Amino acid sequence: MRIDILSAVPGLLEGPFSDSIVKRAKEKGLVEIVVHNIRDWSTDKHKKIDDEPFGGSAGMVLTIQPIADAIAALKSERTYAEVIFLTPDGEQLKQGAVNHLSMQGNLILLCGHYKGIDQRIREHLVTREFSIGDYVLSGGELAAAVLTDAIVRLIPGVIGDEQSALTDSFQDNLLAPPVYTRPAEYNGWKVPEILRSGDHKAINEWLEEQAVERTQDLRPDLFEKDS
Ligand code: 6GU
Repeated sequence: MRIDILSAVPGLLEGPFSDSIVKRAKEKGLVEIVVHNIRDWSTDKHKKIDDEPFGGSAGMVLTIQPIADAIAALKSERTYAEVIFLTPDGEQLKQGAVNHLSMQGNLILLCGHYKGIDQRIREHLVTREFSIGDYVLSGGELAAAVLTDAIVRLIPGVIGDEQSALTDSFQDNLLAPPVYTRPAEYNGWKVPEILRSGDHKAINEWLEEQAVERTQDLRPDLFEKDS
């Protein structure tokens, strides 16, 4: 799988993919992540990529040409399953959509900036739009990093223990149960006895109960949703 990220501020994306699970996935050849500077495609003599909005509201708008040419150049090299625009007015990102995207082909992620991008890019070139929550970020880069991380960890072979991604919070609309490690007692704080019983059937029942209880307490809304 290849993920191409188009950004006006590519420096923001230097960190998130160079450590931990995403780094390992790249090293294993399971994913290729390429960050592009939209400016590289600008045909303007000053490499301009934005302009004032028609109608005269505040802020600058990313122009069509560099973005359209960047997408065309990428599409001439390989096929893409989706062109995704990260925007606060997009569909709220949920695990269900992430699962789906992790099984598609290559992806283009387009990061907005300034006041936004020319609406015609969204109408004619973008196939899906996601927001990562009801708050405003300075640009789509951090959201693109969130989406990329969430997708990459689901690619088969990326996480060593195959079970691990399936037991994440949200995978069955339940929050994950609590986890503990050694020591069994610290400062008088004890690990629940059941986890040390060796009775795997009882342990699994307890974990399931904990997941349901935690979800009921912390995120009861998850019981009413199917993605
Ligand atoms: Cl995808 N972009 C921006 N700029 N802000 C956001 C967002 C995306 N998701 C939540 N806030």
